Amino acid sequence: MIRFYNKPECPFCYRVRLVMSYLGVTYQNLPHDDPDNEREWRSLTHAKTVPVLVDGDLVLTDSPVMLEYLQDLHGGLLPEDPRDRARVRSLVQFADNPLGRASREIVFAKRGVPEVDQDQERIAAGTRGFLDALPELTERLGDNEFFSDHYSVADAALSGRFALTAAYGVEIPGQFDKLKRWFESRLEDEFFVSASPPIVTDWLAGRPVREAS
Ligand SMILES: N[C@@H](CCC(=O)N[C@@H](CS)C(=O)NCC(=O)O)C(=O)O
Repeated sequence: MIRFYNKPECPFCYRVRLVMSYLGVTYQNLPHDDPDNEREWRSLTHAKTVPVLVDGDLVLTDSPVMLEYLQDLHGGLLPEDPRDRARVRSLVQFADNPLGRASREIVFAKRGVPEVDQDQERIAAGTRGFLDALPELTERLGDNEFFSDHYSVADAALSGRFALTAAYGVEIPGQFDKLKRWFESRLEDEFFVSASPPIVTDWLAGRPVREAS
């Protein structure tokens, strides 16, 4: 069985958990800082980062490589056409930068910091970066249900980032209605909650109940 060293709110870990849950891959979820796991985790990663995925004697320490590995094993995470595959891969990059970079500013300024001490300039800069990323994503989504012709690594990477950012108080504004609808659908994917960190499940639990459409 796959052993997966990770931490709940790491967006790189989150996207891999989403993909494994989507595929129905069973894995051992190992918090990297648990005293039972920490020594082994340290011995596996030169950079001392999470996630680390271990499958038999194979050790992977970079989430994009993990996504490619899961695609090679199970398929279904990328479209067929090489140009469409490149588009999906570029969206995974977009989820890290600019979207992830902006999200990181918001999350790091708020996580564990009393509200009065939070760096409002950093939060405002992160929020601007977040909003700046939305027109391009809206255009790339178009009228489609997914960022590809089916659920893909792009949907996993982007939905994880959006969920973490929302849990820290910054959501997609209503004017980006197609993107917002796509995100609401991802939140309802049956595997979404099981792959999500407590900060996201708590945020989901605190949202007003939505009318069935
Ligand atoms: N390129 C790596 C980045 C991994 C990464 O930066 N992980 C962060 C957590 S989100 C990390 O482990 N940072 C060091 C730390 O938390 O001590 C990947 O995609 O897996």
